[in-house]
This record gives sequence, C-alpha cells and structure tokens, in this order.
Amino acid sequence: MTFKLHNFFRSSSSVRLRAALNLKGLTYEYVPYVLRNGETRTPQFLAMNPAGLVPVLELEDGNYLSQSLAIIEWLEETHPQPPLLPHDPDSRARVRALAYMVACEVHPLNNLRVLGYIGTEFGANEAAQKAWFTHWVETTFDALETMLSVSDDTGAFCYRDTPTLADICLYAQVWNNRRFEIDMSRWPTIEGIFARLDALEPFRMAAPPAQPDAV
Ligand SMILES: N[C@@H](CCC(=O)N[C@@H](CS)C(=O)NCC(=O)O)C(=O)O
Repeated sequence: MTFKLHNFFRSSSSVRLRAALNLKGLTYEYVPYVLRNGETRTPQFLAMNPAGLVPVLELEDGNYLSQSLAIIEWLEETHPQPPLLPHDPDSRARVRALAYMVACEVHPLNNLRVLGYIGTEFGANEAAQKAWFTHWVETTFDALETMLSVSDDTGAFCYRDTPTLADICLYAQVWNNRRFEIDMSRWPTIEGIFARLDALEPFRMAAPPAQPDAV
C-alpha cells in the first residue's frame, strides 16, 4: 500500500503520525506544506481536510484520513504489527490516558492558530505567547511526570519497554517544547524516556530535523 502523507516538518501531530508509520515499517510519499504561508487554507487542501490542519494521510483508494490519533488507531487496526497499544483493557486505558494528556490537554492550546489568535486578538506578544505555551506544558507535564515516576508500569518507555501511542505523543510534544526552550530537567522521568526514544531510528527519522522540508 502506498500512502501520501500531507504534513509539515515541525508539526507535532505530523511527528506523531510519521513515528507510527515508521514503527510499523510503512513507507509513504512526503508532501510538505508551509503552515505560516496558509498552504493548508487553499481550496485543494480544504477539500482533503476542511479543518485546514495537518497531518492528512491519503490512501491508495483516494480516501483522506485526518486527526493524527484517529489515523494511528486506523493503522493499528489495519497493520497491527508491531502493536502500539498493550493487550489488556486496563493497560490500554492507561496508555491512551497518557497519550490524550498530551494530545488533548497540551497540544490544542498551544498550536499555531491558537498562539496566532491570542497574538492578534488579545495583543499577546512573543514573550506572552511563550508564557502561555510554557504554562500549559507545565500543567500537564507535572502530572505526567508524577504518573510515570510512581508507576510500576513505567519502563524504558511510558508503558514498559516497548514504544506505544503514549511515547509517540510524548516524543512529538518534547520536540515542540524544545522550540520554546522549555527546561526539561524539571521532569527527569520524561527526559529519560525521551532520550531513549530519540535513540530509536523510527522516532529519530520522524523528528523535525530529519524531514526534507526542515529549515
Ligand atoms: N488534533 C489534530 C491537530 C492537528 C493540528 O493542530 N495540526 C497543526 C500542526 S501540529 C496545524 O495544522 N496547524 C495549522 C494552524 O494552526 O493553522 C491532530 O492530532 O491531527
């Protein structure tokens, strides 16, 4: 199966999807968009995803999938190996909870259009936008650090010793944090997990600097 991945090198939801595709050994054609130039607001892009957001995964049959977590769950169903979720329901719920903490509680408050909106509508300058970004990262990363540091389920990665959906979301968010120079030493467990993920080829190759449109 040949996929076309409509995405942007620095987009953390794109990092998530690239990591999932790489972990499952799936190849894809890389189609880049420059978000700041409005390239996801064109009629052609909106026909693929009316929300005007990357990533979009174009399938061989011409179908377009949007929302990184929905796409990753689709991959999990259609290409189950290696699994990105544990087997038993309790563990799956834990992994999803860790993943959603990043994907639902940090990222939506801190993405480009939100930072742009608080800038244009509420006069938040660069320093204020950074303070906003940092606040929402700290709020959830403090909780994540506690959840990960006290649990016997935490291993080399968020759940034992094999990467899961939780690691995919965490890895992508830490790259975002780096852009805003967030001090990661406040969260030693997360810092350790990130370093171990970053040593793995499927993650390293999904990271922003490894992409063809990286600047
Ligand atoms: N929940 C969506 C988030 C998608 C999203 O926010 N994408 C960002 C890049 S990470 C985007 O396209 N931003 C363009 C904009 O904010 O205008 C997902 O997981 O796919």
